[in-house]
Amino acid sequence: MLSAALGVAAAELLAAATRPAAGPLVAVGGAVIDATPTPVKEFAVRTLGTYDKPVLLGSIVLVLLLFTAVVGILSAHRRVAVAGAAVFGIAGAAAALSRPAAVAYDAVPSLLGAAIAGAVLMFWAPAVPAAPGRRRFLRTALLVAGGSVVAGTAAETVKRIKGGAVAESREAITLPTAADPAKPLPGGIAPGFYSDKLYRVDTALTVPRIDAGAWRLKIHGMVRNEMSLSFADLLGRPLIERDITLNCVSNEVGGPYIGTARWLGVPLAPLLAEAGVDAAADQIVARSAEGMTIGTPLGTALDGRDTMLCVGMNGEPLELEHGFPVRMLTPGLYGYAGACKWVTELELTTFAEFDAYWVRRGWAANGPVKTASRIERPQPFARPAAGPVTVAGVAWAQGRGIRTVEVRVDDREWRKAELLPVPSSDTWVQWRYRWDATPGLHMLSVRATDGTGETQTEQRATPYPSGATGWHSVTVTVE
Ligand SMILES: Nc1nc2c(c(=O)[nH]1)N[C@H]1C(S)=C(S)[C@@H](COP(=O)(O)O)O[C@H]1N2
Ligand SMILES: [Mo]
Repeated sequence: MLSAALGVAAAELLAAATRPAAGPLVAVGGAVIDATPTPVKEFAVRTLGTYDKPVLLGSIVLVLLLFTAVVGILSAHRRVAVAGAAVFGIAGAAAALSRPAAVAYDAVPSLLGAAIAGAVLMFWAPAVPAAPGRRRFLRTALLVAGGSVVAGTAAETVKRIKGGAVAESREAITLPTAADPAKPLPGGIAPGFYSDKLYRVDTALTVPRIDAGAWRLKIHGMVRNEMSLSFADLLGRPLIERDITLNCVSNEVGGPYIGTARWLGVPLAPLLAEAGVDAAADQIVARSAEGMTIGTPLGTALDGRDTMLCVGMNGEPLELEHGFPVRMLTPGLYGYAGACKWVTELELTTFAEFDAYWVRRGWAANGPVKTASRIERPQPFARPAAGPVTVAGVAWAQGRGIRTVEVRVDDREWRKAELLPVPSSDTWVQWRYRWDATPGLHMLSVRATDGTGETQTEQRATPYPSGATGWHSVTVTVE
């Protein structure tokens, strides 16, 4: 177990210094995420929320400890031990090479780690039975354990220093003001319109850390003029600023994976016009630094909506976890279909030619947002006093807008809620309804009608494969 710890720590150190994504723990974790069947992934996200990643890494360490313990018990014979180390090394290397953004030498950290673990076992294991007592065993054990701690700490330190440099480069950025700024809201912005903290959903086990100065975006594929843009090139173009609500297709009815922010970015349509897109193309495949692929229908970049390459959010450069330095944003599409974070490449292609990451896993190729609504107040199982109670929440149908929101108490009639002003059809709408609450157990339900006049269906659907449907309800006891 100790020799494995030293091997893993050494591999992590080498990876941290050269290619962070090639570290065995993150590589195996990434491979596990990609290989996990969709229902299991859904279950993990539902039950663990944002703890899914620490839990996964912890499980990998646990499995590693278990396996190494078994190999250790079987390794009175040193060949078994060395073979065990080789198996771990090859597994780590294979995982690193399976990463979509991998290069051939990403195998090196795991293989080197395995070689170190193997060497320790070769020179140490035979000495153990022959040792005159426990003292020599303990001394070597301490040495190896100490080495692992030093290498592990060094790996963490290297990561922290590199991460700090990227964070500093982010802080040094001054964003230009938008040529086309966001519209002021009629009547001002009500509290809660902007999310305090935008939800985070991605497959990245560690947040990619990209230096804005070194970042480039390549536009290629079915275009006449391939383009390569730097971050400064983007900032030099006319910027737009928009309030847009982003939500995740994995959001359950009433769920938390939705939020609104003020985004600053470069509209995509003029860039694509400069690139000269082939008339036969129908898909933009956005690729990110860590190898995600997100397929966005080309039409959604050209139909007049504010599809953009974002550089700013709420007056600041993007947060690292929300895609720094640049991400895509397509109003009206779920994140998996239009909001590639850490984007480095836009390839013009066709849907017939290429299935993006989530499409390969059975999710719908086009990801239009479904009309939905949520009750935020009162909370489930609240115990409000009888009398006037404010029922409030949000409703959304980005692109189509919300025409009406209705609230129902138990199985009485649907009643119209009051809608607060919005800057455009691309954000959620805040609504409220004054309820004269009577004592007892009550169920409150909400449904919205979008700008085309279509009302949310009551029919329940799971998030997979194209977004949840059904009315959100909350049960409360009025005292
Ligand atoms: N590179 C990358 N971009 C990504 C994802 C991802 O896993 N990797 N997830 C997508 C999904 S499913 C959603 S819902 C949004 C979430 O964006 P946020 O984390 O900034 O809220 O990012 C999208 N962009
Ligand atoms: Mo998502």
